[in-house]
Amino acid sequence: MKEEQRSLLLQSSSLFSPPQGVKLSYGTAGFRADASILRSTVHRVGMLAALRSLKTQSVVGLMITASHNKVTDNGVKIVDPSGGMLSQEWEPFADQLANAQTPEALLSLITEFVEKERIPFDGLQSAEILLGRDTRPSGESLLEAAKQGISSIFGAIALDLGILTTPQLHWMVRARNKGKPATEPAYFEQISSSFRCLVDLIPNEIKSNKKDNTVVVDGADGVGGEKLEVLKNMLTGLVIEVRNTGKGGGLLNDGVGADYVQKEKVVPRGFGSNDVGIRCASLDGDADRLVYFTVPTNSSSKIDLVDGDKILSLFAVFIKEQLSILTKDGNENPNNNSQARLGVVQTAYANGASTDYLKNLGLEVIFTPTGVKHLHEKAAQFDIGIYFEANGHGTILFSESWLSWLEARNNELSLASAGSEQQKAALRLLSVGKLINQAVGDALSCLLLVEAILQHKGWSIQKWNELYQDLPSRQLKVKVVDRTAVTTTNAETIAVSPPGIQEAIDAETAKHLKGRCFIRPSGTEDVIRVYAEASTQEAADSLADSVAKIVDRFLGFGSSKQ
Ligand code: NG1
Ligand code: ZN
Repeated sequence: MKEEQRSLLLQSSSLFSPPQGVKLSYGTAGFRADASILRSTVHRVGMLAALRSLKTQSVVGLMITASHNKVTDNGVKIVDPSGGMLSQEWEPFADQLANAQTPEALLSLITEFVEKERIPFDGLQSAEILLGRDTRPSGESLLEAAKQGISSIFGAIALDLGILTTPQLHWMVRARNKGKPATEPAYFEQISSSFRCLVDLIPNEIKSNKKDNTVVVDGADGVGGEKLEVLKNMLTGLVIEVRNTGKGGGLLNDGVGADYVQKEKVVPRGFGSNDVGIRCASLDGDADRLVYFTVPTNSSSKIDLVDGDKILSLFAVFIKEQLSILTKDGNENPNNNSQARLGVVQTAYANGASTDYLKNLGLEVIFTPTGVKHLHEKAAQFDIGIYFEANGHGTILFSESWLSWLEARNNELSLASAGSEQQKAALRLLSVGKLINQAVGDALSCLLLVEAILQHKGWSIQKWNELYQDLPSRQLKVKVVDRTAVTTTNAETIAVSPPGIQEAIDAETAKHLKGRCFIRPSGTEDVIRVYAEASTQEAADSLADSVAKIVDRFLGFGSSKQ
């Protein structure tokens, strides 16, 4: 490393002191903490992003957000050149960087890493980092810290894209590396025009009796509401009313948003008895999660939740239906050459009724540990892979090779049988591939796909919700002395340690009809999570309660269950 580069790194990092007595970890969603202690971390992640760009010789992204967390928190994460999450191999280095106590320690870590990874670091190569942030007040000064970190690496430049949803930044990084326009207008144009195509392809008999074309969206007082206000004006055939846009003085994620609605199962701020029966949706603070809900009666604040599992099921039904139209030849026989491998990926938190439903549809269902990067990786192994977490984060991935096949098939059909049912199915699937964000789960694009499918099928939200009935479930958190004492296997459904705990959980679960229960250490909070399902709410509650007591007995302080 050149002397000028060494002194620039030392000088720049001496302006940012790391927090004392706090150990930060990159985790599944990047670094997250109270915004007041994050300046040094974000500065260092700026350096890390520049190194990642040098190593990959591609554009990377840096997003400043703490998603559904409270407004005083913030966070930072890197978007890899593919548009996905930072490669897991770099996470330990991210942790070391963030926790280095002095500029000298930081410099020696970077020097060592640059050599080990053979990163071109001679000042001759250029690096480019796209920057985005959500609407948090702390975002602006943290963004400045990121810029300073980036500019302490020779050859690295930052491009500030301003306030964006997390999925928009992922989309733009992916587009940029494919040589496509990577601007917000390009993003809006792609998702609105593919939505229009899907609406144009709705069968006439359904189009003629359409009625229910309004959806009311809770924007969590964050960036998603603001962006949806722009997007909604580009759509035809759908009316979107946005509440909690962040403009009315409401506090981000405070009694609003997808996380609140999914966990509390009550109406968010700004919704109430006037909304009985209406189709409503909630985004989270950075618009990568989406759930739907209805207010069933005006006498209580309870909602009927339509969660990520049901969004997944709706998408699966539609894709499967279009595939089966596409693969039938004129004699209605399936044409095996064009069979796509369609798969679904869930975590153990998916409601058991959704898994049964998907399996009964004849779909291959795979389970991974919690965390979007695991789901995404598995879904990418199919021709068409659909993944969702129950909390509303998910998307549909199409393989490049299957999309090329589909393009070619569509061209053939447009010559041989333009306007046929088969060709319409091909066009619909191509439009889904353009509408849905291939980089990461995206609440805005998922919202438009849900709306297009409901219109296509002529379904109300109530009809959609009746696809299957959720099994009663309960989630609890237990504070323990050391949550790392619990290790798991089999997509987190079996606890391997401490010894004997799984047997105790099994014995409890066996007492309940349709009982299912597992425990795992949270990746984002210092707790053990307990999840239980059973045939009645009382049984699910009692199973979760007994297992929480088991956790407390094996690992706890005595009686500290929350
Ligand atoms: P942890 O705290 O590891 O359970 C939570 C969510 C994940 C994911 C991450 C990242 C649940 C049960 N867990 O992880 O699905 O969204 O946060 O934000 O919802
Ligand atoms: Zn989020």
